Parts: sequence; C-alpha cells; structure tokens
Amino acid sequence: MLSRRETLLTALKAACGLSVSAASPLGTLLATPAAAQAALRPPSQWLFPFGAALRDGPLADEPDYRAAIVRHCRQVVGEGGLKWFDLRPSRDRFVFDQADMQLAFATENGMELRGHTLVWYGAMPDWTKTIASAAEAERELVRHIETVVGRYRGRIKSWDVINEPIPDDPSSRSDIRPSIWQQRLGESHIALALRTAARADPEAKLVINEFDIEFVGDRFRHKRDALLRLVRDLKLRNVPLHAVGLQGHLRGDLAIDMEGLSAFVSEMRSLGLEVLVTELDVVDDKLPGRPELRDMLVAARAYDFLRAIHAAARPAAVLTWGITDKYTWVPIWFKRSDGLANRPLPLDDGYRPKPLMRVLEHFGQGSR
Ligand code: 9MR
Repeated sequence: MLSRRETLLTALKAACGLSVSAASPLGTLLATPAAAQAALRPPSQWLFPFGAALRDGPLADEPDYRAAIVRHCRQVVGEGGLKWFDLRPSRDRFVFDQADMQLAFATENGMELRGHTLVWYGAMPDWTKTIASAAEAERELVRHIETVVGRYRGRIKSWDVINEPIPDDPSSRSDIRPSIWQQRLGESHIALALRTAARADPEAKLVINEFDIEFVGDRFRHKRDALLRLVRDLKLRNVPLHAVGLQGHLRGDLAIDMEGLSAFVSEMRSLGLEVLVTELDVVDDKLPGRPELRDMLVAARAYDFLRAIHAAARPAAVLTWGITDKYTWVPIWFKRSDGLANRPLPLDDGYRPKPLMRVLEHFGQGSR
C-alpha cells in the first residue's frame, strides 16, 4: 500500500510535472517529521540571513505576528513605509513615521531593516505627475535619495535603489520600464540614483531588484537578458552597484528555468555582484485547491528556485514577502476562483510552519 507521503508525491507529480520521487532530496526533506526539526540549526545560524516583509497593522496590534517575525527573521523589510507614496504625501513633506517604527522594531530585536525602495514606477504620489522637465526630475530624485538614505545612514545597510526597471515584455535588450524618471531623464536616472545613494551612505549595499526572470519561456529570457545588459553597462561605467535582488514572486504553475537562472546568477557573480532573494512567495491561484497538496507544490517550486540559485552561488540573504498566509498581497491580484484563501508563504494563517518553511530551513542549513 502506498504511504500517505507517496500518495502526495504522486499527486504532486501529476499536478505539475514536478519530478519529486520519495527518494529525492525534496521528497525526503518534505517527509522529515517535525520532531527532527529540533535538531536543525536555529535561524540565527543559517548560512544566509532569512527574513520577511513587515506589515504595519499586525506589527502594531498582533503579538503572535510580532513573535513569529522575531522567532524566524534576521532581516526585515517594510511592505510599505519607504515607498514614495508613504514618505511623500506632498512635494515639501517627508513622513518617516512608518519607517521609523519598523526600524525601531528591527533594532530592538536584533534584526536588520532593508530599504525598499527609492526608484520605482509604482506607489508614486499623484503630485509627482507634475514633474515637468529633466532639471526638475533630477532635483526631486536627488533630494529624495539624499534625504531618505541620509537619514538612515549606517542604520539601513541594504537598499533596493532601483525597483523593477525592466518591462514585462521587453521589446529589446535596452528597453526600460516607463516611469516619470524614465520619461524625463531617460536611462541616466538609474546611474544618477545609484551615485546619489552611494554619496548619501558610502557603506550601504546598493541593489537593483527585479521579478519574473526565473521562469521557462521567451518573455522571461528576454527579461533576464535586458537586466543583464543594464547591469553590465552600469558596472562597465563604474556606477556603484553591489547586488541584484531576485524578488522571487514565483508562480505555482510556471516551471523554473534551472539552467537559465543558474547561468544568470553566475554572470552576476562574475561581475562582482552579490545575489539576494528579496520577495519570495509562490502565487497559488492556479494550483489545485486541497491545502496539503497545494503546500507541497508551493514548497517544490521554491525548492527549484533556491536550488538553481545555490547551484551558482549562496544568496547573500533570502526574504519572503510576508511571513504568514494571513497577510499577503497575493489575493489583490491572484484571488482563487474557488474562493479558497491563497497560501503563498512559509507560515499558515495560524503561524504554523508549512512545507515552504522546511525548504527554507533546508537551504539555510547548507543542504542542497
Ligand atoms: O505587497 C505590497 C502591497 O501591499 C502594496 O499595496 C503594493 C504597492 O505599494 O506593493 C506590494 O509590494 C510589491 C513590492 O513593493 C515590489 N514588488 C512586488 C510586490 C507585490 O506586488
């Protein structure tokens, strides 16, 4: 008779063609009894710092949420708080309350806060639409970065300076996503932002952060190629840039391009850049409903992603975009048609670890 584990693994294979046999490393690690977890190194000793994005509501109101973050994380990042929309209600005002609170929470609990984000097409306050010339754009961008990075100098040590610069379906390798900065300054806004950030905090790690570069398919290969072109060009011109962030908003229904992703990470390393995972989760709207199976599929997808990265280099950090299924952006865009709640994150809505947490632990221990 088939064991429950074998039944699940067979269902897993049938559901999305993932080749997970009971004897494979993934099969074994998913089947490890929870009791054996006690033998693992605690998160403070993982080979990369693990962390998660913070949401301010539960951070203020929910002791269980705070406890879960403190228990599992060495790094955190605000889901919001340091975006233009949050910091700049008007041209003349900077509002740091949210970010200050997050930094205080991180510091009190021995965690680093990452900065997200200085240049993004999204979450922009309406007044920025009135930026009318190149000179005005340069003035606003420089003032923003000097003020924000300067305020947290030495305290926020890693910044997503540039977020999502490559379009969803780039028309060429030099295509850059439209934004007010791209419109007014062209691609030079990217080097300007990085140089300004480096001046404001010479010790900070400066990151370009991007999504949708890990899957099989032409669109994703084009995105990878365009990001590679941009990064190479910046390094060639000695623009300060230290790392590339792979957001890792994985799709349960899309296969990881294992070779393509490993080659991309190797290329980054050969350019002298670190690679970190900044926003990992697995969008599960197209996966089968049954939670037990869905959690396995989510874990299996993340396993492939982390395995392809580790085949080339150990990531400098891994952060998930939230810690619990209770608080996730996923249903905003990817609600399930069967009405079941999404389950994209390492803890369920009762803060219990899911198979995805096992996968993170596995790589955190240095296993492959
Ligand atoms: O999860 C974030 C959501 O709460 C915000 O409404 C949204 C707009 O600010 O941004 C979401 O976070 C995004 C991140 O900043 C950049 N990568 C994609 C993330 C998910 O949409």
